[in-house]
Amino acid sequence: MPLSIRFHDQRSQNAEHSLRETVLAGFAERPKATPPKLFYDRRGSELFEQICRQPEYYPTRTEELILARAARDIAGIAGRDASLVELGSGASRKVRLLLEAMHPASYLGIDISEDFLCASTQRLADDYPWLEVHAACADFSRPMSLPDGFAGEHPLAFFPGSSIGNFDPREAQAFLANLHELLPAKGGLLIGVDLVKDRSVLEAAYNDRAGVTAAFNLNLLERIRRELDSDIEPDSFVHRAFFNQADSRIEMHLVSSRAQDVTIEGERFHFAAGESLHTENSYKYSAEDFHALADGAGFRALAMWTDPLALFSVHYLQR
Ligand code: AVI
Repeated sequence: MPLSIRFHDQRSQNAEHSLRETVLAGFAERPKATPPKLFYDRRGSELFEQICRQPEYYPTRTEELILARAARDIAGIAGRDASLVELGSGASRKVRLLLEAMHPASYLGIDISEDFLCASTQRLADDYPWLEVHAACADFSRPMSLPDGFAGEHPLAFFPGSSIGNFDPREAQAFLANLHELLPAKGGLLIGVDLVKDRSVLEAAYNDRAGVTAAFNLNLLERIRRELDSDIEPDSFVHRAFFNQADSRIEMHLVSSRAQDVTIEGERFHFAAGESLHTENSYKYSAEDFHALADGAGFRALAMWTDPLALFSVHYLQR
């Protein structure tokens, strides 16, 4: 019989930001744009897991390699009584590397996708019977609190995968400042950050040959059809991803292949042929620029690890 996880539902705090309102507001913007958190329904979360296994998508395997090499040092810095709080899902091997090196008494997984969160935290509870597992369903891009009953006096927050890159730099600093506020004095933040590099490597990572990233991007339109009242046709849009050097970011778009009107929840939106819906930015940092950002949010950079090709970085920030 699997151990039960302790589930904390914090979604009501964000109830005003429903899918419907976010989509309608995004389609009404000029240019049209939706926030990347809309990708992550169950299907989107599964597709993202597949992206992480594509040969062109270097961030996942590179961060894993860095963590495998650094896990003991990380556990040493965090100290013996640290608990682990993961922002994002607990599905990956990365958090397992930390759990095995740190052996914390408690783990809290926070994710916006309830199904995915429950499945992944249940797997951790099954595989680590000594671990007290908590799951909080929340949108961590908004201010939140550690749930009651989570015994983390000395938490190490873990924010892997360079998800910080999906905020623009101003939002990223505000997000880090929120985390700084959330963590108690002895807390720390272990964060993965993708580094600036050659355009060809970056663009290949977001245009994998198997088409998984394209399917992930288009799933947003399928989700709108599934969950809202809409006649939008995913087949009439194409995936586009490119590196915007001036802003140091990968941009993802869904480009309308023809002039068309789409209806969502009774509202009509016109797309010209070639007009795009901007669905994601993924910012790439230099180590110096990221340290400046963290410093501005009140954190002190204690350690940084990278890989031999300097593709990716992992930073230990002290509260
Ligand atoms: C979750 N996030 C860090 C991914 C990224 O690389 O920006 C999301 C992603 N989008 C396309 N591929 C992966």
